[in-house]
Order: sequence, then structure tokens, then C-alpha cells
Amino acid sequence: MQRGLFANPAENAREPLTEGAVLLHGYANPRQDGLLAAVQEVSAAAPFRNMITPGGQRMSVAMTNCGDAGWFSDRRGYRYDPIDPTTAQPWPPMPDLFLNLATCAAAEAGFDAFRPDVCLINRYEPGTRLSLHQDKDERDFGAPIVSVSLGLPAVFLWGGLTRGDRPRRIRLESGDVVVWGGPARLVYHGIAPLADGDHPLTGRVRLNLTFRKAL
Ligand code: MD6
Ligand code: FE
Repeated sequence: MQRGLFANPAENAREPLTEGAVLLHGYANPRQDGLLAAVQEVSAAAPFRNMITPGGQRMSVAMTNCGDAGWFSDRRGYRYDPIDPTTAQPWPPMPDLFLNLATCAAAEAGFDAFRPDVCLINRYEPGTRLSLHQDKDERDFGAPIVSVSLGLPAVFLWGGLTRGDRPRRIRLESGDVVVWGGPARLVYHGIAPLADGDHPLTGRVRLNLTFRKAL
């Protein structure tokens, strides 16, 4: 692992959210251009698409994946599938830069030897939101999730272990990384409707990468 790609965050750049969750402000900044190029490479092979929920709603967030499997939703339910149902091909492999970032960020947060097998990539346009949910389709909740934000800022809604817990609002900027595991692994969370803006990296778009150990 090339640790030098991502420097140790300064103490004031590390914001604990609750036990098991930490926000590493600007942790991905040194490699934002490379991360964006890798997203473009993945989405050239596995295009962004608006998936359908089991209830029949079209999700406003556009999604794609890379890695050994991808998260997918349609009328039949939510699941991880090694084949992209849209292209009928395997999902593109996880770029080395992605793997490096996820492993280093997890180690910074105290989760050693995190080896994600899936990266779900979300693309938000102004007005797009992601309603409160738990990430619970993975096989092993012992592994954390690493979440990387690029482009337009967003308000991360960060609730509790039951849907009714009133969420805190946390601003996520381009380059911010949230690591999420242990007692926080099943916290309800979401993204408030994205405000319009124009970001030098991505234009009128926010991208989010979530790395998981799904299989
Ligand atoms: C997003 N993130 O930030 C959506 N899930 O666009 C997530 O749904 C998420 O950021 C689990 C852990 C961290 C996350
Ligand atoms: Fe999530």
C-alpha cells in the first residue's frame, strides 16, 4: 500500500461524529483529479443509471459500481450482483487509487486491513436527494464503510439506530471522507436535496464513492 498518497490528517481535520464514525476533512484532496478520472473510466464501461426501487420508484440519484460486485436495485429487490444487469458484463475492476484511498482512510479511523470488494458510485444533480436508509445489504457488518465526496457540497443527514431518530445535518465538502463502522455501522443516514452550484472539479454535480465489503 502506498501510504504516502494520502497524508496523515491533522488533528483538527479529524471530526468524530459518534463512536465508530469519523469525518476526515479533505482527506482525498491530494488525489481529487485522479479519483475523478477513475470515475469517468468506470462509468464509460458501466454507465450511471437511475435504478428502480422494489416499490417501483425511480431513484433520483444515478448510480454505478466497480469491484467484484455491484449494488443493484429493481422490482425484485436490493442485492449485490457480480454482473451489471444493464450491460450483462462484470462490473469494471476497482481502480488501484480507489483501493488505496479506502484502505488508508479506514486505517486512519482505526479499522485495519479493510479490503473493500465493492465501490458504489452515486451521482447527484441539483435537487437530487437520498432518503434515510441503513446500509444493510452487505454480508458482514464487521467491516466499516468508507465514503468519499467529490464536487458540490452536500448536507449529510445522520440519524440514529432507529428510523425515527431525528438526523443531525453535517456538511460534506469535496475531498471529505467519512469512515463508518462498529457501533455506527447501521446508523440511518441520507443526503438532503442537493443545492445548486458550480464546482471547479465536477460542475453541477456531486459524486460520492462508498466502499464496502459486501461479499
Ligand atoms: C452519499 N452515502 O454520501 C450517500 N452510506 O451520497 C451513503 O449512503 C453512505 O456516506 C453508508 C456510509 C456512508 C455513506
Ligand atoms: Fe448509505
